[in-house]
Amino acid sequence: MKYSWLEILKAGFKQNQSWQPTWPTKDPAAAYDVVIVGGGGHGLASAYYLARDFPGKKIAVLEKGWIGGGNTGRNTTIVRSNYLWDEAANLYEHSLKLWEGLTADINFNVMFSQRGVYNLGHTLQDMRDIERRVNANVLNGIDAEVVDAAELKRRIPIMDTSKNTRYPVMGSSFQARAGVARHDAVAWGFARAAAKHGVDIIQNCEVKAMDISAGKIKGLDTSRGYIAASQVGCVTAGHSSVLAAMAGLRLPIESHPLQAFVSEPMKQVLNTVVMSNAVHGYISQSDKGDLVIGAGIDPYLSYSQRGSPHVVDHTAAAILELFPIFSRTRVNRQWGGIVDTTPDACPIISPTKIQGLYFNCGWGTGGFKATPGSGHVFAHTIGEDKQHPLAEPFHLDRFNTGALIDEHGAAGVAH
Ligand code: FAD
Ligand code: PYC
Repeated sequence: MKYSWLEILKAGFKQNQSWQPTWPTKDPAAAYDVVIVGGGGHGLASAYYLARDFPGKKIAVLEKGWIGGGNTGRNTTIVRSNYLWDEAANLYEHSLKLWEGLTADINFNVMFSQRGVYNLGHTLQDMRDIERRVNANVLNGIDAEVVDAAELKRRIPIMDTSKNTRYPVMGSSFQARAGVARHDAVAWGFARAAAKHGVDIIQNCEVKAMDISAGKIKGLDTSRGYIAASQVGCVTAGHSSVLAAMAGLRLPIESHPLQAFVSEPMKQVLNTVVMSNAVHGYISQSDKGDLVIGAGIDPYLSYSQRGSPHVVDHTAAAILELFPIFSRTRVNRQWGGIVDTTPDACPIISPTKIQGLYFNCGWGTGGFKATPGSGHVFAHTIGEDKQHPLAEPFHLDRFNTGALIDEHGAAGVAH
């Protein structure tokens, strides 16, 4: 039978009408035991693990826009755990292990694809750093290997590993269990799983002020009225300093735009993820076929989710130097997110001096990979009112004691 376009369109809309919402739309209640501010992946994962592991608590997630509309829905989805220092490696590896069972755990296909991640080296010093990091990873039980330029060429034939480039590729680290996932599915999957455990997911609800008295959090003023809460977890990425200021706190965080762009879709030609901090670009190919490309932060501070054209230009040049095959590829879309960078390129997972008020932020350019792990340890921190052992080193106190964990070398993009 032949259908007109109009009939197909009408049938499509009709079918839509019978779809069930993935999670119920809720109005805010007058009071909760725990309110999570921020409906990105980390906030939703925190709410899910809290509801699952600490049953009986009345929990809400408040999101000023829509679920996953912040960095969670804007990132390039690279997941890996090859960090240098034990504290960070243990936290990210905890997360990677959760990724490996996540689709089954939350019963939502997050399309986690362990296609491996290469971090390229272009100088002798890069290669020494790579060897050091690979050795540290192996000692921590994390899969990692050093790959030389000839082997890279064998594995990724479209990459230019010749000596003719500005910064010839000398080798790489490789983590085989690393890969990519579907970012929206992570937000939706955690939202649905949390809602099934009784969490109220409340969108279009902006926190405007905090009600604090006698050193304790009492509730929040929001765009949808006052909400009482005895515990509040702020998981607001690039806006964490804004939330902290509402409580009279100052966080060691800078907010920067971080951009990415995707090409038109094409036949599959790249079955892994390649990153280079030296030429400054990274690339993967999505299951749809588009090239997903990004680079470093825009250097200035901003809350704008856009970014400057020269960063895109620089990134495209870096990628073309590595992959001349893409020189005629057209770019389809470009966007930015607001990332929350800390002085040591490590997150803050911490209680504060205000009783019942906690922050989970500072993931900067690399928090997508940490989404399940971060939610899991933050849920424990709130549920037990005691740091999870894996979160202990990421306490705010480290900026007073000086016990920083410098992970700039392992950050996916320079900042
Ligand atoms: P978000 O998803 O940003 O969620 C925070 C939420 O808080 C937002 O939805 C926001 O609307 C909400 N909010 C803010 N203020 C308020 C308020 N007052 N009231 C209520 N809600 C509020 N990481 C990787 O590991 N791998 C990558 O490949 C990678 N690539 C990236 C590429 C780009 C272009 C960008 C921008 C980031 C990238 N990242 C990557 C970093 C990663 O996206 C973030 O670290 C991570 O997604 C942070 O998640 P989140 O849930 O903490 O924050
Ligand atoms: O942390 O791996 C990472 C990353 C890649 C791109 C942006 N961040």
